[in-house]
Amino acid sequence: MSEYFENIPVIPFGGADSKDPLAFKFYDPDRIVMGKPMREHLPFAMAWWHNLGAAGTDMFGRDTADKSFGAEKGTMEHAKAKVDAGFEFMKKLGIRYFCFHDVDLVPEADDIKETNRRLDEISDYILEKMKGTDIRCLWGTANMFSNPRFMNGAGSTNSADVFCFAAAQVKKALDLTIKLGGRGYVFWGGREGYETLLNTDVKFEQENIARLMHLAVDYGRSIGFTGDFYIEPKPKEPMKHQYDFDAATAIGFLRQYGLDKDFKMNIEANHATLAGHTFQHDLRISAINGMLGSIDANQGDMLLGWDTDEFPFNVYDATMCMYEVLKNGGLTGGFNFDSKNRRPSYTQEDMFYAYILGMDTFALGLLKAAALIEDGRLDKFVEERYASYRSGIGAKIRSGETTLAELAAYADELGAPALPGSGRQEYLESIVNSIFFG
Ligand code: XUL
Ligand code: CO
Repeated sequence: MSEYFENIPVIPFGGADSKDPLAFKFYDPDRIVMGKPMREHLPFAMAWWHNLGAAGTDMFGRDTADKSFGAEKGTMEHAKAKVDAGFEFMKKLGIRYFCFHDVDLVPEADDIKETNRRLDEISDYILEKMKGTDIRCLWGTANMFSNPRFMNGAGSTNSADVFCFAAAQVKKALDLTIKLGGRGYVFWGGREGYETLLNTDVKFEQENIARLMHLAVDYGRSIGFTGDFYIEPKPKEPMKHQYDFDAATAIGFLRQYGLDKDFKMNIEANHATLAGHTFQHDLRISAINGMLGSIDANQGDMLLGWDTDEFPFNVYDATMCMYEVLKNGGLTGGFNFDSKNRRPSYTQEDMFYAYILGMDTFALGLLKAAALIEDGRLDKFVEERYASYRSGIGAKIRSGETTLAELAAYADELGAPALPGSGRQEYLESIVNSIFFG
């Protein structure tokens, strides 16, 4: 098999002083951090759709990058060339996982039976490619948002026939995920939402989404899938309002419909910020509910109000992400680069520079998060901040051994409380800076 990325070597670890653009500066897979090698802390994944598909098209202009990989687009030959190119790409970067939508793998046919036949063919081809490598699927999913039939959603559609097509795609995507050794299965409800409440029965739609998820869990478990199902929250885009708005909303939904034992969150940085949160916020909300499962690693642009899917560059955000991940004891999933090159970064080298940037950013984030935890001042401060609940009336509140009347009597006795301890935000931020740059 010929190489697709002839001018790109296997990417070595060069170290922070390296000026080689095709070397990692911080991602050193064997380096031990808090007792385990970086590669285990950071199970990185390639997103099939962006890396092997997206070619720079935007609403105002066509492709800038050539992602034909020497074959005619829309053919099975092209689908196979993508597999070959993708495996070469992952091997050269030392990436051990990939994520896919069904229709990223093959061109979708008019008839679902033919699409499924193509999926069988390509998944046999991928399995063959996987032999002798440690590359596996991180998660699979069904694209239930591009085909016009899903204009009103998949689980939330007003058409029972379309609901059946959604079910068929989920079934096939689960089969493929299991076949390719996937650790998880994602639901991203791109069109599970509404444009206007004037035509929408929200309760009906949410019940149907839950129904589709239950059917997926039942089927998945019946064929031996032991991994996690994930919801990937996003507040909007393409729909005006999406039901899986953010982690808190999605977790409430899962609990309401009895899905919380089988599902966790797949948190995407740019989705969290679109919801008006920080990336860290949605990670924390997921973690404290025992539902931080996987991450779509990317970042948005502070000045743009949409999902720009940029490669992660912001080391502060990556650090606070890794801080949450370390405290969570890791992930059941991994770090999927749901990120794409900017339109003018259209060369093969740019594809590698982008992943080197993303992997280095998270490696740096891991090192700095470990340093913050080992330093201990942040943790100690937070612990002390709530010290008033460790004894006396505070301890009684925490243990539930009090009444509203007792607390009111206590307040009467005090007359006026002292001000709560200072939040010391600026002091804490200066600790973060000194750990970053000291
Ligand atoms: C879209 C998005 C999706 C999901 C998988 O914003 O993030 O690519 O990750 O469907
Ligand atoms: Co995503």
